[in-house]
Parts: sequence; C-alpha cells; structure tokens
Amino acid sequence: MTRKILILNGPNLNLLGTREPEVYGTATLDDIVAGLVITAGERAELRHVQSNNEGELIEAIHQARDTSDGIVFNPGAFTHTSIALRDAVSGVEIPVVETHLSNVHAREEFRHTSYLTAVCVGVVAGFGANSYTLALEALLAHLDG
Ligand code: CA2
Repeated sequence: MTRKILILNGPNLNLLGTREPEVYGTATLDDIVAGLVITAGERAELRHVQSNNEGELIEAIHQARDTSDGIVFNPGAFTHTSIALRDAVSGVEIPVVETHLSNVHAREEFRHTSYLTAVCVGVVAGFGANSYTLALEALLAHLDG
C-alpha cells in the first residue's frame, strides 16, 4: 500500500546547506527531500512543506489530517516554544515523528525541552540528514504495525 507522508519543516530550515555546516551539515533541504523520495520508493508518496510561519505550519498539520497518513516533522526552534504546534499535533489523529538534524540534548539547555515530543510517536535527533531517513523508515514501520 502506498502511504501518503508529509515532510514538514519549520523556521530557518530553508537555510540548510548555506550556513552553519558544522552543526547542520552541507545538504540542502532539496537534497534531503530528494533522498527521502528515493528511500520511500513505491512505499510512500511524499509531499514537502517548509514554512517560517507558525500559523502556516499549523494549517499544514490540520490539512494533513485528511490528506496524509503521517508526518515527519522538524519544527525547528518552534520545538522549544510552541504550545500551538503541540496542540495541532495532538489534535490530528495521524502519527507524527519529531525529527532533528542535531542532537538537541547535547546543545544549549533551552534546546533540551520539546513541547512536541509527548504528542509524537517518537523522536529522531542527531544524525544529520540521515535523521529524516530514519524518521521516515520508523514512521512507515509504525504505520505497517
Ligand atoms: O537540529 C535541528 O534539526 C533543529 O530543529 C534545528 C533548529 C534548531 O532551532 C533546533 O533546536 C534543532 C534550527 C534550524 C536552523 O537551521 C539553519 C540551517 C542553516 C543555517 C542556519 C540555520
């Protein structure tokens, strides 16, 4: 069965590959999404949304309720601030995998808290671009039961 998966990226992730390669790697977001399409193969049809706007991310999550089987979500810095995104994730009944390029727990203390983790099926962090691949595999396995 071909699953429909939303790849959702939050603020500043459009800058990937242009700055801070020591923290976030050299791959651009387009590179990451292209790799995910290969990983998904026939198993999943991917849709990608990146927004720097919290409201647009909330709208994308709401829309996914009717159009997607699950979400790979890197909320960026909103991870550590947004009760509104948490409420959006807990309000949709599809599984969401919280995904981070960096190991947020090895960084500044303010990155150790996530408002999202408790309402996600799981978290992948610290593996650079490969975090997305691992998150997609975990989401597809979760959907397959
Ligand atoms: O590690 C991650 O994936 C993060 O979600 C990335 C966020 C950060 O605020 C989270 O704590 C962890 C930041 C994304 C900013 O990405 C940039 C990429 C290149 C240049 C500048 C920013």
